[in-house]
Amino acid sequence: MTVSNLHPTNNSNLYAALRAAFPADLDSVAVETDNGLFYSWRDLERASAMLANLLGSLELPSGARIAVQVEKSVEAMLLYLATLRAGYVFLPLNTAYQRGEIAYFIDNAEPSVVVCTTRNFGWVSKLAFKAGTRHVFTLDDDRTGSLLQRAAHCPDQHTVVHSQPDDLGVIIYTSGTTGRSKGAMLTHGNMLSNAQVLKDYWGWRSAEQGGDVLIHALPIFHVHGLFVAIHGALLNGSKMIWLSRFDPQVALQAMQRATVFMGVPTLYVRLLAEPGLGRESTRGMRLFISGSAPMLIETFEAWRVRTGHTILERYGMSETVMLTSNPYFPEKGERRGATVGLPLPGVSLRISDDAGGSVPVGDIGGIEVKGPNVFKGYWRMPQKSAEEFTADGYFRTGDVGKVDAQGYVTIVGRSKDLIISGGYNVYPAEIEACINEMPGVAESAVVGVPHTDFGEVGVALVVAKPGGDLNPLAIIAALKSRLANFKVPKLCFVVDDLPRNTMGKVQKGLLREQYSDAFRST
Ligand code: MLC
Ligand code: AMP
Repeated sequence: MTVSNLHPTNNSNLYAALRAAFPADLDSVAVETDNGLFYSWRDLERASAMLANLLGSLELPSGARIAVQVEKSVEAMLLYLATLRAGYVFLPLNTAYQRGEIAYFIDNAEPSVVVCTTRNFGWVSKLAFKAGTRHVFTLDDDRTGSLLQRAAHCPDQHTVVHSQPDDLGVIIYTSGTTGRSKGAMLTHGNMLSNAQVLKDYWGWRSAEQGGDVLIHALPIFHVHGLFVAIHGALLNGSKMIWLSRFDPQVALQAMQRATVFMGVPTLYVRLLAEPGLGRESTRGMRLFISGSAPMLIETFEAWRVRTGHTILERYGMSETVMLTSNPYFPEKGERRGATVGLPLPGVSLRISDDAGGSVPVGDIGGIEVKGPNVFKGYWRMPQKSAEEFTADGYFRTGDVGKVDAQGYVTIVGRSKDLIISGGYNVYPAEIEACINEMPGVAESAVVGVPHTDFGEVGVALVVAKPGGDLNPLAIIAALKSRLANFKVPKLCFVVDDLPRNTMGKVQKGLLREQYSDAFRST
């Protein structure tokens, strides 16, 4: 097969670099799925070429956004690769997002192409066409849908588009403490530089060293599953065992044939509940990585006792991809639980006080970062983007932490009002705004409280208007119809009032304390 992209050195397109790392034997297995499908490297190259040719045939404007809300499938990953190689901008959307949320993303991003499930085609296409989108395709997780039907007629050879490091490759929407979601713009250079650093830092093994096999168990519409996992495996020419959804028993079985696992802490908590988890079942594994949410030290220790493996915790964000990691190689240092390790090579990380001054070693402050991995800004929000950067170009993460004398970073909290539930970010302001619009509601507060499975979940405290009669279950049901399920508080209480400080601000710390036992028995 003639491929024109084997020499990516002068092309900064991320796909060109990934393609160059494919093994020489293109007929070997690249992806094996939990429903018995096998994709070779040649399949990845050809199918992504066909999809790229389809996108190319649509005569899209330069920088066109391809918005995608589909279930996890290898074809969804191929569409991502196709979008990169065709030089367009991939815009992944969580499958949990509801109509109102999708309407906002489509209006804001103005995608040229929208890809959705057949089940949602009716309402998604209506929204998209109204917003000016010209092409709406369907893609289902059983390899059906109009996208693949159309691509089947396209050539399976495609020249990777030439990209500059600064060219936009992906937009990931993240919510915020005020207002609506913001689209974080990530460039080919952001993603490739980070993937290259992680390849070395985590000691991905070459074929000569025995190679690696990754268990891909995460959703592919966020940084962890889309970038860290997929780029990691592809850039090393490593096979993936592809789980369409996380099932601890299936993941445990896969460990017999894999070497690397990546998960949010909830995945580790659920695996620990499996009686079959032990030294024998994880004997062939080389590396367990955790991130996206804080891992309790109890989970870290329990994992070490049960399996003999020390989890490697790392820290990242949609805006920055990966920032810090515990060391993989012992000579670089130990893996310390409850820390997120050391800044990755190329990342400058500092702790600042409220006035922007630096703090002494070990003191707590805001985490600020700089590096080739840090995003380009928020989509069509130049003012907001500028506000998030310091005068000397550091991005304010909104996380609060400290750095010890050896350089290990510990995250102790967040200056942003954010709940991280099972690895998903939930912004209380968005939920409160939704509750406050409901009839009979005077005001509300949503706080995160500890939860054994999800780490943290939301609890809503709602005050009724005088004479109002509120039903907590009805409030939760109404939220479920409007917001992604993971954002919906797991409990709701109607209360007489909310505690306020002398400035009139709701004392969320106090509420968190008051309701900290709400899930003690879960
Ligand atoms: C599902 N639910 C959640 C939830 N996931 N609620 C709160 N938080 C979550 N994360 C809801 C369901 O809709 C359901 O609601 C109920 O909780 C029980 O669901 P479940 O069946 O137990 O959930 P499941 O489908 O098994 O999903 C759980 C999960 C999933 C942990 C596998 O949430 C997940 O894949 N999380 C990973 C997220 C991730 O990839 N984050 C990376 C972001 S990138 P109901 O009402 O129907 O009962 C990032 C940067 C970085 O942060 O550093 O990596
Ligand atoms: P997201 O916006 O979904 O990319 O989430 C990024 C946020 O997840 C960060 O700002 C942190 O608050 C949090 N996060 C990521 N990794 C970790 C970790 N290992 N420990 C604690 N928090 C983390």
